[in-house]
Amino acid sequence: MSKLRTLGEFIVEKQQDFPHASGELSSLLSSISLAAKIVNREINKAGLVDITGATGVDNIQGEEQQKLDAYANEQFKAALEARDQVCGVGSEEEDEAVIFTQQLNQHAKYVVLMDPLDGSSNIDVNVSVGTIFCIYERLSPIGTPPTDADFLQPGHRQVAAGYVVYGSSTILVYTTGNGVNGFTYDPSIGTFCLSHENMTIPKDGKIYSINEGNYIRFPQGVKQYIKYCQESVPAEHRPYTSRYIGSLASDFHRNLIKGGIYLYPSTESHPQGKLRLLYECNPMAFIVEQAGGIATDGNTRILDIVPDELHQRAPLFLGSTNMVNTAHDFLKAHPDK
Ligand code: AHM
Ligand code: MG
Repeated sequence: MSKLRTLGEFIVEKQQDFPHASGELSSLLSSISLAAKIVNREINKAGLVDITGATGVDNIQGEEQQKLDAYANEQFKAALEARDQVCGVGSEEEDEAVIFTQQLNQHAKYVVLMDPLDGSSNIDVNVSVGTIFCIYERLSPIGTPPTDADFLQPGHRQVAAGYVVYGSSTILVYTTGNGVNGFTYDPSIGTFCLSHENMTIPKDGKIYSINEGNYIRFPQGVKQYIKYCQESVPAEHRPYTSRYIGSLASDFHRNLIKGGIYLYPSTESHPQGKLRLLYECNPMAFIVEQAGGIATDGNTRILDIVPDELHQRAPLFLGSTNMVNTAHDFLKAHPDK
């Protein structure tokens, strides 16, 4: 039987991969795992306690905030503030970046961007949801409040990124730029244990994930790519399968393991797509590249986009290299929009 390795042990073991690491990043990652356990516990009670449904408040993007969105946001913020390694947080659930004002936090060197509860429309119906996060070193001087520039860094500057899927089991997957590893939560001992070491995404896959309900509003190249998936893929790759949960973390996790492409292109109603660059696209792009795949907005590498606002959106083409490249071919052949 292989040796059981907990997330905590693994993080400490890998700390030596960072020449300048002083344990702060390790401590930060363990605070994320703590908040994930608390959110996991609450999600498992959905339906039993008054935690499902909407808060009655819309977030800055005009989307209805769910009670668990708000709960997860508070848990992650509290866990991050408590450990003194983070000076501020940008969250899908906060209009502006949250600046931690304690002196120890202002001396911290990291900022975190997160979607505390991704796919929250799935909560009330017992379908998988997730958390997505990424970590940057601040640019502003230590000891001062963080500035916009700390949060608006291009994705290639991420020092770590990860996601949690609260699914049939709960899994935390992260990278610090040295490969991708996954840890499944064992509720009997309250610990994430290494279950998916050195994850790589197959170069090809048979799964395409897209909300086809938006079909008539897609650019011509995307429509043609979908037709290709349905009708024209070479015989050795057939049949393609359409799988779409409506939770990026969950859809991406499946495609990472099995091979596949996730697409959220521009639509008429969302010319920049729906997904948020800083805390949805960038973390997934960092992870997929570390696993051997690619992520673009249909043209530009996601990690090279220089953001100019916290809740900026970007179209997303994410997954197995050959599949994303084929989708690009269709976009180039039909450059309407
Ligand atoms: P959310 O963060 O508000 O839950 O929105 C993001 C989610 C993604 O997880 C998911 O892939 C997508 O929105 C689903 O959108 P749609 O319902 O338009 O397909
Ligand atoms: Mg989301």
